[in-house]
Amino acid sequence: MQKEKILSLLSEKCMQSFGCDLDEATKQQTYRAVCLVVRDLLVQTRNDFCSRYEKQQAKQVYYMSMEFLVGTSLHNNLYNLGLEDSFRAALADLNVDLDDLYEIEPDAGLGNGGLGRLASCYMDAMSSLHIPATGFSLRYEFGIFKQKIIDGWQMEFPDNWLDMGDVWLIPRKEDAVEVKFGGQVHEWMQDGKLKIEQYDYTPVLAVPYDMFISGYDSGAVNKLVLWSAKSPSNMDMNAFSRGDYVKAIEQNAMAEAISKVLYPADDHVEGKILRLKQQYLFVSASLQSIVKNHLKHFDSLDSLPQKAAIHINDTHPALCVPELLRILLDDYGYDWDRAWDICQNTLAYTNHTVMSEALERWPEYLFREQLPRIYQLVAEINRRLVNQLNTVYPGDLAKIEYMAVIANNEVRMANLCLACCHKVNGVSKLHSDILKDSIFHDYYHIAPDKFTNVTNGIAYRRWLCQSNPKLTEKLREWIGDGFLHDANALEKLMKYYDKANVLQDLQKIKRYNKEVLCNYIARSNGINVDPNSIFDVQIKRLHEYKRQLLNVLHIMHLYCVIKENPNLDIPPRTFIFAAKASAGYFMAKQVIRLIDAVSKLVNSDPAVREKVKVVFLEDYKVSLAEIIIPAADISEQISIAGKEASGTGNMKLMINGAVTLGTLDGANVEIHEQVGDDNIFLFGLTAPEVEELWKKGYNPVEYYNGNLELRRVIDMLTSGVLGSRFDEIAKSLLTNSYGAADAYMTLADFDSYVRKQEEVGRTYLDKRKFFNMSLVNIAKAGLFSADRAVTEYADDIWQVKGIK
Ligand code: AZC
Repeated sequence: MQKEKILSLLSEKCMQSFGCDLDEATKQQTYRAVCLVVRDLLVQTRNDFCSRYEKQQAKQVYYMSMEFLVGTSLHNNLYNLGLEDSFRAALADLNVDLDDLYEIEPDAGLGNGGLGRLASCYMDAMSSLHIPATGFSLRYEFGIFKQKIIDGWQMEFPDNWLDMGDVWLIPRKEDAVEVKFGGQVHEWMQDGKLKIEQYDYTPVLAVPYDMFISGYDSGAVNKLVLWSAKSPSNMDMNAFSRGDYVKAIEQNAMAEAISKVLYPADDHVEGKILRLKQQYLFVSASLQSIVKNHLKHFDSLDSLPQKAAIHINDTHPALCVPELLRILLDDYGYDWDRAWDICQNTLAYTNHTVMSEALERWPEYLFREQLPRIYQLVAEINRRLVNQLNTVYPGDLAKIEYMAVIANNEVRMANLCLACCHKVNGVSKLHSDILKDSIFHDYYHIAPDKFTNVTNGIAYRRWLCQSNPKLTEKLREWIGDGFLHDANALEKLMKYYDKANVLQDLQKIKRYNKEVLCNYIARSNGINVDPNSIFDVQIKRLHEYKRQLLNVLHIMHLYCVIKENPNLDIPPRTFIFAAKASAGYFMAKQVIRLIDAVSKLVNSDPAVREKVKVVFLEDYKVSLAEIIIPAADISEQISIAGKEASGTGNMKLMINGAVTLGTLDGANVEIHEQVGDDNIFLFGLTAPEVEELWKKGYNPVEYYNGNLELRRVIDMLTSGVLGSRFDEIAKSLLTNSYGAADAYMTLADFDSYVRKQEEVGRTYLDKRKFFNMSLVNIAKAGLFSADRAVTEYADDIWQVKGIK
């Protein structure tokens, strides 16, 4: 597009929206005008795309997820449309730097971490692959909280993203649907048919907002539909006229509370009524709209499984099972068997974690009270399931109870999905095997064909091409443009494996990206970091199983070693952390406090700080990850084996040339398969060894007593040298007052980790060797593209195809 054309579109937008000339617009107004112009372009492409797939009566994907961690959109959209350079040039005429506009955009943080970001990567990939898809979620008024560290303690602040982020959302008030909560169910016979009605319920309106999702160099634009809760009547006028003003607005506020805020917990659930309401609101509204859309194009719901693949992203949208059943039975008069058959063939489910605290279960009474009709259906699903299980596992009451949807006065959402969906998948080979062999083994036994694996993938055009332009430019020079469409083409880089000038260029690019990050760190933390040091990065949610603690204990060990031997010859290191802890997760907050204390100790000690620096970056989010990842040398993926379902940060870091230091957990196993023993730093127990050790009886105190280095750092936790004491952490490692002692085997893996870290240091001294490794990681990262993952879902689970 010509820049004159862009300028004229911008002027028009500016005048329409703000009543001012473009050259008088504030930066915020210019930003909005740019977004609105881009949005118009997306609308045009979308209309075209819709008419094509409607004409072909193509099957669509409906991706149901409580979370989409979108991040920012302007850069991604301009990049995908191939318009970044022309917009940059047009704005330069106005003395506006496009990068400054990028910085204005708040992240749409409608997710916690891996699961939500994966959903966004898959939306991007589906658009790039021309697969017709709609994502459904909630339009949270407040996304994931903003994090500040005050005196070492994490504080949470509201994330008012809609202030500027609303520019991407198009409200469709006319398409609002009603969702019913509470009340009673009335059943009666009419003309020989059972009729069912819910009455005395509380209605809540779900209003859809559309956000368009572009694909790379693609004629496809999909959309994310975000539901916002509203009270159907603005005020209860009866209460109002009685003078009860507060009561009058209460109903309003209660309804609107449903989409107010994202629950900030990752791999952990809170059994709160509000959360159940959130789930039902978005599930019911989405299914009503899917069914309505289907009936616009086809005459009955018989063909739903042929035209719609509805995907349940973790159990949060598991209510899809009874809600779709309800619609078919109560609203469209299907009989049970036929309705169940449609549900089975339409729905599929992905599991994202084996952590037991993340398995969703609802108290039966609460579920029944809030969703009386849905409860009846779940009870009937359970009755039929238990009958069937009695024939498969006769008399095995314990097994049947384990597999039941309702047991012990709880409704279990994973079992609901397992009982119904035609496919169930884990997110890495190891994780899918664990599902089959252990947590879902009994279901696997009765329906082995249901189970499959789709290893996660990332939208690498965001994580490599957009966030690491220097590397992308060089890659194009070396291996051509093929990788922009097909990530497997990155493998061509292997021919430069030992080419000195390529390795030097890789080193220069890394160095440049590190300088960019150094500037950020200087601004945000006031710490001067040496860009020649190894950037050793652990960025992810803070969780005990991810073992940020193991990383800190190693830093404390290094501190002791350097204090003992100030002339120690090791390459300087900068340890970089970024992590949010769930607001109520005490231990996770203690670990942040520890990182903060260790960073103060290390960074202020003249004998140590030339060799080691520790930086904790506040408020980890997509846009911050985009700055850190291109600058990383070492990617810390150090969870206890068997607990990290896949990880996706590991893939983002790898494709940017960081070398993984990790356990054989999640997708690290497949990263290892790709790069081979020589291009990864592996340590620690394997998943079977962890199991074995638990069986044998794990006693962390033996490790503490048997390893002086370990003992020294554990003792530091309680000695006060860190400025304050970390008794709870020490206790959690050595005694079982907080559940099992050292439940994540940090002590068992400590020695192996420390030795591997020494090897990392030695290897880095040989720059050529290190950048050989880095090159191989980039070259072999193609497998982890979301295009590959989505293609597997499309072929094996959804049976959908891209549109020509
Ligand atoms: C995460 C997993 O912990 C992570 O390993 C995986 O890469 C990611 O999903 C995407 O599959 N799981 C969650 O975030 N789970 C929940 C329930 O929040």
